[in-house]
Amino acid sequence: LQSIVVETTPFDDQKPGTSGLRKKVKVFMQKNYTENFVQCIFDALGCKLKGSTLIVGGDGRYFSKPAINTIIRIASANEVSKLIIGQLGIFSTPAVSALIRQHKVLGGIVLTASHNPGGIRNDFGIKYNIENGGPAPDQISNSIYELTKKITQYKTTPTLETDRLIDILGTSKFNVNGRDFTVEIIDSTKNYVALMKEIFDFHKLRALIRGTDSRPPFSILIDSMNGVTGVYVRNIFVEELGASPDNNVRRVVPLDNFGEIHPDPNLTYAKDLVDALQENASYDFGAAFDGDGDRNMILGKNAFFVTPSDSLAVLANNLECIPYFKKNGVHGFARSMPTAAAVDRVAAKLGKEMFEVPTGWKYFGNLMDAGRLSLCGEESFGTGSDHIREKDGIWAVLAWLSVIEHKKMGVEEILKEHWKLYGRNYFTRYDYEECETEGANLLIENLEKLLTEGTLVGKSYTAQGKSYKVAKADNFSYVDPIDNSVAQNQGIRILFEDGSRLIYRLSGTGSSGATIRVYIECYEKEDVLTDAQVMLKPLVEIGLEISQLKKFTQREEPTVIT
Ligand code: VG1
Ligand code: CO
Repeated sequence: LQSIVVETTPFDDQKPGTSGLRKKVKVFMQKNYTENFVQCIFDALGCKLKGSTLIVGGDGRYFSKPAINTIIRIASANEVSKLIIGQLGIFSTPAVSALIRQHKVLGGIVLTASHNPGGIRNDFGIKYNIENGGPAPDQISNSIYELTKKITQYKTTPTLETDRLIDILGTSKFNVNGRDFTVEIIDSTKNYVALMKEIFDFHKLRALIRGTDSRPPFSILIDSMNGVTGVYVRNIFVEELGASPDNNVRRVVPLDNFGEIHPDPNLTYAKDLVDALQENASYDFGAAFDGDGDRNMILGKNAFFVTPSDSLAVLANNLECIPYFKKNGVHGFARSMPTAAAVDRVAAKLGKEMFEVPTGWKYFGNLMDAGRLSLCGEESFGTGSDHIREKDGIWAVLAWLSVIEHKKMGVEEILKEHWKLYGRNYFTRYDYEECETEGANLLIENLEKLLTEGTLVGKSYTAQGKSYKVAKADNFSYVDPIDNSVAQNQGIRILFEDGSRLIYRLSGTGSSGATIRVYIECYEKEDVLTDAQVMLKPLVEIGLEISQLKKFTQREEPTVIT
């Protein structure tokens, strides 16, 4: 086969966001749009690309197959030597990360827009992961973006027959310009399931789920929300751990439009699961994942909600019951900046290093590679460890079940015990989705103005009879302790004297308009059983007042509260 060079012109909107390039499917369908971006990923890799192997796959959303075929042809023409692709293009994001590491390859291309809806009218995405298995750091994403602004041509092999190529397991060899090019289609779940079996004690987990002579079955309900985790859930929970395919799992067939739902595991978009647990009190535990399988939501009996920030802290406090950590030890902990600081208290008590990084999983990778970080999380339903370099939804559920099995306690009991010991970091996040971009930018500019004027510090705010004095206000910036790279403007923080926090940032994962996120946190040592929305009401009011959110967005209420 012979490759050809195709003339093209740049698009000006190919800047990767928090986690890759995410746009409406129709945008990716434009002539040369996907081709340009893929060629720019390859160009950014420079001389390392020649002769390399890459992992390719994603959550199977609409447009995945044509995108993979495009990647195959462009890779073949750019002297990549091999692509390892999940059957039918299916890999969860954690599975891609695991495969990059297991096969020690140059990197991977993940086709997903994560928790964003899929289907022809919705979103598609392309993300590049580097050789440690983690999302590309800013510096690589920036160089991809720079290349997209001046691309003039891409290379492809149009005669390479891709029809049904990714449907069937096996290896196909091609000769392109006199060089070998291999496409290997592998089972989507095998490596990942094997990894989970190494990390966790499947015998104990099976006994928990099936029950024993002395213990009734622990009844779970796992919701894949029609996303990619369905195939992994059937394999791990049903086949390996003996859960019932009818009663313990739901929505486990991945659909290319996720059944027209928003595959985002939170109280708003996974309301079905919440309702199921509230209606049926025989369930002890519920969990849901997002489209690409890196997020998780944990619920207890009667849909008792575990905030992701608390989930991280509880796991940090109980890691020793998981074989992987028994073997490898527990190094430090980390959280993204807006994540509530519950885990910080565990780190302090256990004498572990604690890191606070900007939003996005890419900032954890260096710390893990340096052996300083074992467990980390984000308030956005992301939890994970150094077994891979992505957050991992299924891992989080297996970790929770391990803790439950070990402590012989339910979810709510575990949380209450934790709060009693450490106090409680109350947390909520208000999302204002798809606002007018102009208003959202003005809101942030206005906050920045308050920062430069320096009028916030020392000022007291009162709402509902509670007063808070501002101790510090800034725009978060981070210096990576390993490579000294700097990330600036990562969110506006207003820190109060009693440790309460208000944080504002714009989302970097949306595909239209602007999403404003307001993160609200306070800490209580004794009063740990109040409803979070009640406890945080005064701070929410103050947060809206300082930012003048209603004025800038014309919104009375957030679209999502988590
Ligand atoms: C959101 C979350 C962030 C997460 C990112 C990717 O980003 O806030 O914590 O890392 O999504 O998650 P943003 O910029 O919209 O706030 V996923 O599951 O999309 O890979
Ligand atoms: Co995701």
